[in-house]
Amino acid sequence: MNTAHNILKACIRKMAQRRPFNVIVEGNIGSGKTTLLEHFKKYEDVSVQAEPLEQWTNFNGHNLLALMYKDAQKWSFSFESYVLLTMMQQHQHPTNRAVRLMERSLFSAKYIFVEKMHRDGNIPDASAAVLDEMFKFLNEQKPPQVDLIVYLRATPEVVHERMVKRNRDGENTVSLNYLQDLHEMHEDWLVRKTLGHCPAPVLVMNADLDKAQIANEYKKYEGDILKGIRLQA
Ligand code: 8LK
Repeated sequence: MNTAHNILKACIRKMAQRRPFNVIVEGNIGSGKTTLLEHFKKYEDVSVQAEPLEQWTNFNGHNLLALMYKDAQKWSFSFESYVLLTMMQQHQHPTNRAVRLMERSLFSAKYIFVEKMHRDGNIPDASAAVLDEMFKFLNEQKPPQVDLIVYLRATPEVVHERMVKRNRDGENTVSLNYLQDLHEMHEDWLVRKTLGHCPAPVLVMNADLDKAQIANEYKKYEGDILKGIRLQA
Protein backbone atom coordinates (compact mmCIF):
# COMPACT_ATOMS: atom_id res chain seq x y z
CA MET A 1 0.00 0.00 0.00
CA ASN A 2 1.67 3.28 -1.00
CA THR A 3 1.75 6.47 1.03
CA ALA A 4 -0.52 8.42 -1.31
CA HIS A 5 -3.14 5.73 -0.98
CA ASN A 6 -2.95 5.86 2.82
CA ILE A 7 -3.24 9.63 2.84
CA LEU A 8 -6.29 9.42 0.58
CA LYS A 9 -7.88 6.88 2.90
CA ALA A 10 -7.19 9.06 5.93
CA CYS A 11 -8.74 12.07 4.16
CA ILE A 12 -11.86 10.09 3.28
CA ARG A 13 -12.11 8.93 6.90
CA LYS A 14 -11.80 12.50 8.14
CA MET A 15 -14.38 13.78 5.68
CA ALA A 16 -16.78 11.05 6.70
CA GLN A 17 -16.45 12.05 10.36
CA ARG A 18 -16.94 15.72 9.58
CA ARG A 19 -20.39 17.03 10.00
CA PRO A 20 -21.45 20.61 9.56
CA PHE A 21 -22.42 22.93 12.38
CA ASN A 22 -26.13 23.07 11.67
CA VAL A 23 -27.96 26.34 12.14
CA ILE A 24 -31.66 26.74 11.44
CA VAL A 25 -33.17 30.17 10.91
CA GLU A 26 -36.67 30.56 12.26
CA GLY A 27 -39.14 33.42 12.36
CA ASN A 28 -42.44 34.77 11.15
CA ILE A 29 -43.30 35.51 7.54
CA GLY A 30 -41.46 38.75 6.65
CA SER A 31 -39.03 38.57 9.58
CA GLY A 32 -35.99 38.88 7.29
CA LYS A 33 -34.85 35.27 6.94
CA THR A 34 -33.90 35.77 3.28
CA THR A 35 -31.91 38.91 4.09
CA LEU A 36 -29.98 37.03 6.77
CA LEU A 37 -29.24 34.14 4.42
CA GLU A 38 -28.05 36.60 1.76
CA HIS A 39 -25.64 38.13 4.28
CA PHE A 40 -24.03 34.78 5.11
CA LYS A 41 -23.75 33.64 1.50
CA LYS A 42 -20.46 35.51 1.18
CA TYR A 43 -18.66 33.07 3.47
CA GLU A 44 -17.02 30.26 1.57
CA ASP A 45 -17.40 27.80 4.42
CA VAL A 46 -21.13 28.39 4.83
CA SER A 47 -23.70 26.42 2.91
CA VAL A 48 -26.92 28.41 2.66
CA GLN A 49 -30.16 26.51 2.08
CA ALA A 50 -33.23 28.63 1.45
CA GLU A 51 -36.75 27.26 1.92
CA PRO A 52 -37.56 25.07 -1.12
CA LEU A 53 -40.20 27.55 -2.31
CA GLU A 54 -39.62 26.62 -5.93
CA GLN A 55 -40.58 23.01 -5.16
CA TRP A 56 -43.72 24.13 -3.31
CA THR A 57 -44.85 26.54 -6.00
CA ASN A 58 -44.08 24.31 -8.95
CA PHE A 59 -44.89 20.76 -7.93
CA ASN A 60 -45.66 18.81 -11.09
CA GLY A 61 -47.03 22.06 -12.46
CA HIS A 62 -49.10 22.80 -9.32
CA ASN A 63 -48.56 25.77 -7.03
CA LEU A 64 -49.27 24.05 -3.71
CA LEU A 65 -48.54 27.19 -1.68
CA ALA A 66 -51.02 29.30 -3.65
CA LEU A 67 -53.62 26.50 -3.52
CA MET A 68 -53.21 26.31 0.26
CA TYR A 69 -53.73 30.06 0.69
CA LYS A 70 -56.69 30.01 -1.73
CA ASP A 71 -58.52 27.05 -0.19
CA ALA A 72 -56.93 26.19 3.15
CA GLN A 73 -59.51 23.56 4.09
CA LYS A 74 -58.84 21.59 0.96
CA TRP A 75 -55.06 21.98 0.58
CA SER A 76 -53.41 22.44 3.98
CA PHE A 77 -52.87 18.72 4.53
CA SER A 78 -51.33 18.10 1.08
CA PHE A 79 -49.20 21.20 1.31
CA GLU A 80 -47.76 20.47 4.77
CA SER A 81 -47.21 16.78 3.92
CA TYR A 82 -45.03 17.92 1.06
CA VAL A 83 -43.35 20.54 3.26
CA LEU A 84 -42.43 17.83 5.81
CA LEU A 85 -40.88 15.74 3.06
CA THR A 86 -38.92 18.61 1.47
CA MET A 87 -37.72 19.82 4.86
CA MET A 88 -36.37 16.37 5.63
CA GLN A 89 -34.59 16.41 2.27
CA GLN A 90 -33.10 19.78 3.19
CA HIS A 91 -31.78 18.46 6.52
CA GLN A 92 -30.14 15.56 4.72
CA HIS A 93 -28.71 17.52 1.85
CA PRO A 94 -24.98 16.71 1.80
CA THR A 95 -22.45 19.45 2.31
CA ASN A 96 -18.69 19.62 2.79
CA ARG A 97 -18.84 23.06 4.29
CA ALA A 98 -18.26 23.73 7.96
CA VAL A 99 -21.57 25.49 8.58
CA ARG A 100 -25.02 24.79 7.18
CA LEU A 101 -27.50 27.64 7.45
CA MET A 102 -30.98 26.41 6.75
CA GLU A 103 -34.20 28.41 6.46
CA ARG A 104 -36.82 26.86 8.73
CA SER A 105 -36.92 23.14 9.54
CA LEU A 106 -38.86 19.94 10.03
CA PHE A 107 -39.60 21.30 13.51
CA SER A 108 -41.23 24.56 12.44
CA ALA A 109 -43.23 22.61 9.86
CA LYS A 110 -44.69 20.53 12.70
CA TYR A 111 -44.78 22.85 15.71
CA ILE A 112 -45.74 26.06 13.92
CA PHE A 113 -47.46 25.47 10.60
CA VAL A 114 -49.15 22.07 11.00
CA GLU A 115 -50.16 23.13 14.51
CA LYS A 116 -51.62 26.43 13.28
CA MET A 117 -53.57 24.77 10.47
CA HIS A 118 -54.85 22.15 12.89
CA ARG A 119 -55.92 24.79 15.42
CA ASP A 120 -57.72 26.68 12.65
CA GLY A 121 -59.60 23.55 11.64
CA ASN A 122 -57.91 23.47 8.22
CA ILE A 123 -56.27 20.16 9.06
CA PRO A 124 -58.83 17.87 10.74
CA ASP A 125 -57.87 15.76 13.79
CA ALA A 126 -57.45 12.51 11.84
CA SER A 127 -55.18 14.15 9.23
CA ALA A 128 -53.17 15.90 11.96
CA ALA A 129 -52.64 12.49 13.57
CA VAL A 130 -51.28 11.16 10.25
CA LEU A 131 -48.83 14.07 10.01
CA ASP A 132 -47.85 13.49 13.63
CA GLU A 133 -46.95 9.88 12.85
CA MET A 134 -44.99 10.95 9.79
CA PHE A 135 -43.13 13.57 11.80
CA LYS A 136 -42.29 11.09 14.57
CA PHE A 137 -41.07 8.50 12.09
CA LEU A 138 -38.88 10.94 10.16
CA ASN A 139 -37.53 12.36 13.38
CA GLU A 140 -36.69 8.94 14.80
CA GLN A 141 -35.24 7.41 11.64
CA LYS A 142 -32.83 10.20 10.95
CA PRO A 143 -33.08 12.91 13.60
CA PRO A 144 -32.19 16.24 11.96
CA GLN A 145 -29.09 17.59 13.62
CA VAL A 146 -29.50 21.12 14.87
CA ASP A 147 -26.74 22.91 16.79
CA LEU A 148 -28.18 26.39 16.94
CA ILE A 149 -31.48 28.13 16.26
CA VAL A 150 -31.42 31.74 15.11
CA TYR A 151 -34.80 33.22 15.96
CA LEU A 152 -35.62 36.40 14.07
CA ARG A 153 -38.03 37.93 16.53
CA ALA A 154 -40.24 40.62 15.09
CA THR A 155 -43.39 42.50 16.01
CA PRO A 156 -46.38 41.23 13.98
CA GLU A 157 -47.31 44.74 12.80
CA VAL A 158 -43.79 45.23 11.41
CA VAL A 159 -43.74 41.95 9.49
CA HIS A 160 -47.25 42.61 8.23
CA GLU A 161 -46.14 45.89 6.68
CA ARG A 162 -43.11 44.20 5.07
CA MET A 163 -45.23 41.37 3.73
CA VAL A 164 -47.73 43.75 2.15
CA LYS A 165 -44.86 45.69 0.54
CA ARG A 166 -43.17 42.58 -0.84
CA ASN A 167 -46.47 41.36 -2.32
CA ARG A 168 -45.45 37.72 -2.74
CA ASP A 169 -47.84 35.62 -4.80
CA GLY A 170 -50.44 34.00 -2.56
CA GLU A 171 -49.53 35.91 0.60
CA ASN A 172 -52.07 38.68 -0.02
CA THR A 173 -54.61 36.64 1.92
CA VAL A 174 -52.39 36.49 5.05
CA SER A 175 -53.92 38.73 7.71
CA LEU A 176 -52.32 40.57 10.61
CA ASN A 177 -54.27 38.24 12.86
CA TYR A 178 -52.63 35.19 11.25
CA LEU A 179 -49.18 36.75 11.73
CA GLN A 180 -50.00 37.53 15.38
CA ASP A 181 -50.89 33.87 15.95
CA LEU A 182 -47.71 32.67 14.22
CA HIS A 183 -45.71 35.10 16.34
CA GLU A 184 -47.18 33.82 19.61
CA MET A 185 -46.50 30.25 18.50
CA HIS A 186 -42.84 31.06 17.77
CA GLU A 187 -42.65 32.63 21.22
CA ASP A 188 -44.22 29.54 22.79
CA TRP A 189 -41.83 27.25 20.93
CA LEU A 190 -38.53 29.14 21.16
CA VAL A 191 -38.82 31.53 24.12
CA ARG A 192 -41.44 30.25 26.57
CA LYS A 193 -40.70 26.62 25.53
CA THR A 194 -44.28 25.55 26.07
CA LEU A 195 -44.91 24.28 22.53
CA GLY A 196 -43.33 21.20 20.95
CA HIS A 197 -39.67 20.55 21.60
CA CYS A 198 -36.81 23.00 21.20
CA PRO A 199 -33.95 21.01 19.63
CA ALA A 200 -31.03 23.43 20.23
CA PRO A 201 -29.98 26.64 22.00
CA VAL A 202 -31.78 29.72 20.70
CA LEU A 203 -30.13 32.95 19.65
CA VAL A 204 -32.72 35.72 19.52
CA MET A 205 -32.17 38.59 17.08
CA ASN A 206 -34.11 41.83 16.94
CA ALA A 207 -35.74 41.51 13.53
CA ASP A 208 -37.73 44.76 13.80
CA LEU A 209 -34.60 46.60 12.67
CA ASP A 210 -34.63 47.70 9.05
CA LYS A 211 -32.12 46.49 6.45
CA ALA A 212 -29.65 49.29 7.19
CA GLN A 213 -29.56 48.57 10.94
CA ILE A 214 -29.77 44.79 10.89
CA ALA A 215 -26.19 44.48 9.59
CA ASN A 216 -24.98 45.51 13.07
CA GLU A 217 -27.17 42.83 14.61
CA TYR A 218 -25.60 40.24 12.27
CA LYS A 219 -22.11 41.43 13.20
CA LYS A 220 -22.96 41.08 16.89
CA TYR A 221 -23.90 37.44 16.51
CA GLU A 222 -21.75 36.41 13.57
CA GLY A 223 -19.23 34.65 15.82
CA ASP A 224 -21.93 32.39 17.29
CA ILE A 225 -23.32 31.53 13.88
CA LEU A 226 -19.94 30.84 12.34
CA LYS A 227 -18.77 28.79 15.32
CA GLY A 228 -18.68 25.68 13.16
CA ILE A 229 -15.85 27.12 11.10
CA ARG A 230 -13.75 27.58 14.23
CA LEU A 231 -14.72 24.18 15.60
CA GLN A 232 -13.41 22.51 12.47
CA ALA A 233 -10.40 24.68 11.79
O1 8LK B 1 -42.28 30.94 3.74
C1 8LK B 1 -42.88 31.11 2.52
C2 8LK B 1 -44.39 31.00 2.61
O2 8LK B 1 -44.77 29.65 2.91
C3 8LK B 1 -45.02 31.86 3.68
O3 8LK B 1 -46.19 32.44 3.11
C4 8LK B 1 -45.40 30.90 4.78
C5 8LK B 1 -45.63 29.60 4.03
N1 8LK B 1 -45.26 28.43 4.80
C6 8LK B 1 -46.23 27.55 5.24
O4 8LK B 1 -47.42 27.82 5.05
N2 8LK B 1 -45.88 26.40 5.91
C7 8LK B 1 -44.57 26.18 6.14
C8 8LK B 1 -43.58 27.08 5.71
C9 8LK B 1 -43.94 28.22 5.03
C10 8LK B 1 -42.35 26.57 6.14
C11 8LK B 1 -42.63 25.41 6.78
C12 8LK B 1 -41.63 24.50 7.42
N3 8LK B 1 -43.97 25.16 6.79
